[in-house]
Amino acid sequence: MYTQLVQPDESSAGDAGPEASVFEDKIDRAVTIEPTDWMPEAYRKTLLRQISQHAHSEIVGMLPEANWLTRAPSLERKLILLAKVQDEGGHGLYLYSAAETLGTSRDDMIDALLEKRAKYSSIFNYPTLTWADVGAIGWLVDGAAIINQIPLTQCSYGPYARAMVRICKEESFHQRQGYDVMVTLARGTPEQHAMAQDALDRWWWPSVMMFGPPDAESAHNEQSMRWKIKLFSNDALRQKFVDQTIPQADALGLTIPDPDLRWNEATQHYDFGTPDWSEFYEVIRGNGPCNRERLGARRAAHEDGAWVREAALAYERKVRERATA
Ligand code: BYC
Repeated sequence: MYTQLVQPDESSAGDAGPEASVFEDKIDRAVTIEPTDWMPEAYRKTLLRQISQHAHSEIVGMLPEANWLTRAPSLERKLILLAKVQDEGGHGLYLYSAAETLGTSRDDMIDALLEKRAKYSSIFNYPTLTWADVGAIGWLVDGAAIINQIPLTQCSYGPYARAMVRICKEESFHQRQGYDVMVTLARGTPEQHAMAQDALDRWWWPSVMMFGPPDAESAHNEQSMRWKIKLFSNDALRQKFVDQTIPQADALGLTIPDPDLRWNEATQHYDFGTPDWSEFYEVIRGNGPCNRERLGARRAAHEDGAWVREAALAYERKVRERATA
């Protein structure tokens, strides 16, 4: 319904030849699959879907924080935020390149985003209302991203796994800068503390939902885990995020907005409440608070950049003509 299902006739079940056995053997032995290797069409499509959506998330994800670049509270904070937002742009570019190795073009991927055929992370459809939101994004959203992305450095597709190594190192700096903003606010004046709490109240549940639907409703979990594209399920990573983040909130003196949150001695994990999944599905259907604004900004940027693409093509033509003259 809200997902791009791989058709049964595209699944690897139909690929029974010797190449399929070599592929399956590599997956079993955790040997990476490289662009020139044979792969089932459904594996290629699944990767293309996930990597291109990941790339779009990095690019659209620049927008909420960029909203505060001109209003950062000091020159130092502005420089740090500028570097962080530029890193996200770089992540998008590595990921588009990784996806291009699967036989598509960046133009096609960007068209898919602008025509709403491809998704990007739900989290970037929420507004950044105060400076504390910049701290909350770094702390919670980049924190969630690291938990999701570290396993991707070990995923079965070589170009994706390698791109994720540098991305994770940069995400770690992003998480620390966000936490540092939160520390400053939480230990500041009562008004600043209240701003930090308000940002946590608004970003907590969208961050918990960022890991995707519950396993029972996840269309791709099972197959993607079998192919080692995903090494952990959505719920397993979500639990890890909750377990890791609660002590950080405690250290900040902030309260997680979940009355059902409690430590479970038997499982050695936190129990937590159920996110509002109807909100998640509305957001991924395009009806979140900022979906229209975000896609509008990307469309405007694409149109404004048309002259750069035309100039690059004209230059390439000129170089080719000179070479053949
Ligand atoms: N938002 O079967 P499922 C960053 C879709 S950016 C929207 O579980 P899958 C940063 C899903 O696509 C980093 N849609 O799917 C940047 C599928 O629909 P389709 C972002 C979502 O793929 C700037 C349907 O729901 N990280 O760090 O097995 C500033 C069923 O879901 C979402 C990544 O992209 C969602 N949250 O698992 C700051 C990580 N969740 O495609 C920070 C890479 C699910 O069939 N991606 N859907 O139409 C992944 O790890 C996986 O794709 C997911 C979902 C865990 C997200």
